[in-house]
Formats: sequence, C-alpha cells, structure tokens
Amino acid sequence: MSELILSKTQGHIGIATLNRPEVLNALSAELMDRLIEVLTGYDNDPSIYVLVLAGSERVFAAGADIGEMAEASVVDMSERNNLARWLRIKAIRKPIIAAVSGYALGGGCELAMHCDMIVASESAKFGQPEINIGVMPGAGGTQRLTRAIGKFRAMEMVLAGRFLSAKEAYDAGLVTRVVAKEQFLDEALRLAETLATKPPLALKAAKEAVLAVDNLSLNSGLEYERRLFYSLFATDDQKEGMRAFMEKRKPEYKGR
Ligand code: DAK
Repeated sequence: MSELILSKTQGHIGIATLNRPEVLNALSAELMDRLIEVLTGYDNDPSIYVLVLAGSERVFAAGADIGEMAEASVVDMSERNNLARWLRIKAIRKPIIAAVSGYALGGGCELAMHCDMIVASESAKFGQPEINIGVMPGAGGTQRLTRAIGKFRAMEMVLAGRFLSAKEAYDAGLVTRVVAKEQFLDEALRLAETLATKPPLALKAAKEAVLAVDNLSLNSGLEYERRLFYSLFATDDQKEGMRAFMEKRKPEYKGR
C-alpha cells in the first residue's frame, strides 16, 4: 500500500503531503493518524521551524471519508472520538502553511483552516458541502470560517453548500495568496523559507498570540501578547537578533 502521507524535509522546513489520490485525499482515520504522526514529529524536531501541508495539484482534500461515516451511529461517531485527532493538529505550535490546489471541501477546508496561512492555486475551491449529505461541518468549519470571512458569506457556504473560488476566498480573507496552478507548492515553500529565516521561538510565540484572538477579550489579548513579548527576552535569539541589527549583519538564530 502506498504511503498515505508523504513526508520530507528541506532545510528547516517539514513538508507533509496528503497522498490518497484514488478518493481525492479523503481524510480516513488512518490517514489522519499518519498525518498527526508526521506533523507532531516535525513539531517536536528542533531542526524544523516551519511546516508545509500540501495536497496534489488536483485536490487538497475532498473531506472526511464518507464511506467510514455513512452507516455510523451516534455511539460509533462519539466512541471514535475523531475530535481528539483534530485537537492534536490544533495543538501544533510551529507555523503551518497549507498549499491548496483543487478541492478543499468539508474536512479538507477545515484542515486548511487549521493551518496558519493558506497559499492557493488559481484552481482551488473551498467549500463546506456537508449539508448536501445530511450533516453539517464537524471539525470547526462553522467557527473558523465565520471568523475568517464573516457570518453572511459563511452562512451561504455552510447552509447552501456554495464553493468559493480561489479569488473569492482571497477577497474574503480566507487565503493568504493566490498563484498560478503550477506554482502553488513552490510559492508555499518560498513563504516557508522566509519564515525559516526567523527566530523559531518567536515564531511559535507569535502564532500563539495571534490565535489567542479567538478566545480573549482585547484587554486580555493585549496582556497575553505583552507577557509573550517579554518572555522572548529570555532567549538567545532575541540577543542575537538585536545585536545583529546593531552590528549590521545577518542574524544567526539557534532556537534557544
Ligand atoms: N469520501 C470518500 N470518497 C470520496 C470523497 C469523500 N469525501 N470524495 C470523493 N471520493 C471518491 C469518490 O467516491 C470517487 O470514488 P470512485 O467512484 O472512483 O471509487 C473518487 O473519490 C473520485 O471522486 P468523483 O468521481 O466524485 O470526482 P469528481 O471530480 O466527479 O467530483 C467532488 C469531485 C469533490 C466534487 C466529489 O467527489 C464530491 O462531492 N466529494 C464529496 C465532497 C464532500 O461532500 N465532502 C464533505 C465530506 S463530509 C468530524 C470532523 C470532520 C468531519 C466529520 C466529522 N468529527 C470531529 C467527528 C468532516 C466531514 C466531511 O468532510
């Protein structure tokens, strides 16, 4: 059997590629487990600073595996505790860049939204079509999509099952940038390379602070940001970054 997730590293970048082409990268339990293994492996590897999560040029992921859910009871669904898998992805502390081409539907769109930036090819299509098969989003789609693009466009996607083109997704604020189809992966890697030149502890702290906006009031968020900011003064990389600036040279970060 072929690998469900292809993994490789490039410098400080860890790349995970969804690889179940025969069913448009449907997110089976087995695929999710393997994905979590690869992503958490990168998260725990000090030589990796940034993660890229990619699909193929044809498809990012067409959602959870419908075949695995079609005949499931409530008890089956709750005992499978699928949510725990998604929480493991949410818990990744390093920045993740999604490289999306073709369909990102249902759980596929939700997986892209678990990432921190989305580089999309012109052919990307984002959707939450669960309504068409008798259900609704279950891995954060109603919450993350609404936060990203606002209630009125999210409602149309979730209730009417409408897909957004890459351009619409960009205009709505769901996507970081859109590039030609042949370039989506290279562009995601270029962005990852830029992040990989930054101090890795500050990258993690900054990600944590931005994500805190969903849970905190403005005052609590500002307080949280301030504490994270001060904490970085305990790192060697802060000294290196500021000294390098003063000495007019490039910093050399060590993640310490
Ligand atoms: N699951 C299983 N198989 C799928 C699939 C999916 N999501 N999507 C596509 N496939 C399979 C097709 O059945 C087909 O298989 P064969 O017939 O060749 O054996 C093959 O992939 C190629 O698909 P098509 O022939 O349909 O290809 P087309 O180009 O004609 O159409 C399409 C592409 C993406 C428009 C279409 O395949 C499609 O509508 N797919 C389903 C999209 C969808 O409804 N996605 C949402 C799934 S529900 C949870 C968290 C999350 C979720 C659930 C629980 N918990 C925390 C509890 C998430 C739920 C979902 O994502």
